[in-house]
Amino acid sequence: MEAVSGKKVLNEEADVTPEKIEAFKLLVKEAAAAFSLVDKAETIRLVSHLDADGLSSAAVVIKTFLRENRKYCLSIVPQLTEEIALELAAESYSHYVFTDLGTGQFGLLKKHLAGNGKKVFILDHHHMQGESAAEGVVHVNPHLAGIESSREISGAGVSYFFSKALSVKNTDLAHIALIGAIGDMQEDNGFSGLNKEILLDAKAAGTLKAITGLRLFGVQTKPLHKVLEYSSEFLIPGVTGSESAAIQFIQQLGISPKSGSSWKKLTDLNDEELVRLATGVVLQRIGQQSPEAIIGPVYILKQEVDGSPLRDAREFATLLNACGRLGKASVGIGACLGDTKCKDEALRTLGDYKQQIASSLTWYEKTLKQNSMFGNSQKKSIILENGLIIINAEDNVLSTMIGTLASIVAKSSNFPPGTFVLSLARAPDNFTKVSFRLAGEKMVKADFNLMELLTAIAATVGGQAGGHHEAAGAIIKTEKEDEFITEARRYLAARRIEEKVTL
Ligand SMILES: [Mn+2]
Repeated sequence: MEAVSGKKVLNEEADVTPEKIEAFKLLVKEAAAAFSLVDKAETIRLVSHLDADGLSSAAVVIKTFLRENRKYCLSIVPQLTEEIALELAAESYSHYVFTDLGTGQFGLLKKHLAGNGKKVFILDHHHMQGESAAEGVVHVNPHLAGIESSREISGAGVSYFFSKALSVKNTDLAHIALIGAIGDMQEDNGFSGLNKEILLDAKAAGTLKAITGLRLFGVQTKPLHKVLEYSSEFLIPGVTGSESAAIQFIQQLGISPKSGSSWKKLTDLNDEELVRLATGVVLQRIGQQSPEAIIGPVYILKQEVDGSPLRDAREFATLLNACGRLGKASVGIGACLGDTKCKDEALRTLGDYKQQIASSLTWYEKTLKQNSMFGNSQKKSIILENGLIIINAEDNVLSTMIGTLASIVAKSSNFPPGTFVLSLARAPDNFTKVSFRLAGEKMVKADFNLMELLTAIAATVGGQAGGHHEAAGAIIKTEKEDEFITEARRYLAARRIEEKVTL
């Protein structure tokens, strides 16, 4: 493994020193102490992000509040814009808690909330942009302790440490923090940094166990051959993409794909068959980059019933994403907190979400095909040029789904590693949501800081960006779309040349 690990990744790992962890925990402890002083008669205004990490963060904090007999009022937002900050400021609450957001909007919260005598708590892990300290704001973020946050800890993780500092009883919420981390793609063949400590807590609390298995999607619910057929993240040459090949492959390994009249699931295999399958899959992947990467830790949520898709923490994270993106945030939070009705509805929402992904992809593929038929004079929804693809879906893709589409396109291996994937879709109130991804493996991604790039481009049209090195988003005025696209083409073309020179 060492041979292929990039320099930047190694440095990042070495960066998490015991001193930094100590410094982070001190921040958490001080925040919890300050929060404990808040009168229990106060209703706490809670605001969180709508992705899986944001919903997990909210679930952890809500459970903590309930245990403390605190009242709360929750809002889930796709972005924390100035308009929302102003609305919040106009409300009569005096105490605000922001989870999985707030750091990137520190200036807004300082100006509109703290500036008006309100008390603000920020539990976030996003990158800092400018100011990070002010009167009336309690700010917890691993970056304040010098800890990088793209792999080490999520927003739900920060919320969890806060919650644990309030009461050790809350260690039974550790698994929720890990679902958030998985949602933010922080799990990569195991957890690292502070996430590792949360994993230990979850194991000790008995809410989660890690087993070694095939890291494939749907292993708890889909028939085995379907799981292999749909394995696109880890390509199985000759098997991925073909149902009949997948069935044949299983038979060749001496495993019967059916038991009686029904298709077998992975969970139906005995230990010996599981080993044979894992070995067979790895052998089939020889020639791929790290063929064994398909085997690794799988995280099982022990409180979920056997055979439920929710038993696999990765599926749970997808389910939360589905709920957040389709306007069912509270259902997702309820599912995190164990409500069975919410779980049922969340599962139905997951089905709708998969349909939305499919229809977004259908639009994308159709438009891509049409694109090649038109001349250059035509205004194109998809612009393809050297090292860059720009998808302007307008109203054809939900603004809450555009990041998912960009991620799928970036992962699709249709474009060379290092290709920028920039996508836009219309959001309510004449705003346009932008998502920014990079095609290729993690190593390529370490060379670019997408959040910095997007911040620079969005600023030229008065937009605001946020996110992480590997995935960033922005919000711009819809009337500025063309200007933004022109600026992005100019800026990223220059950037690519710069990178080539330094290579
Ligand atoms: Mn997050």
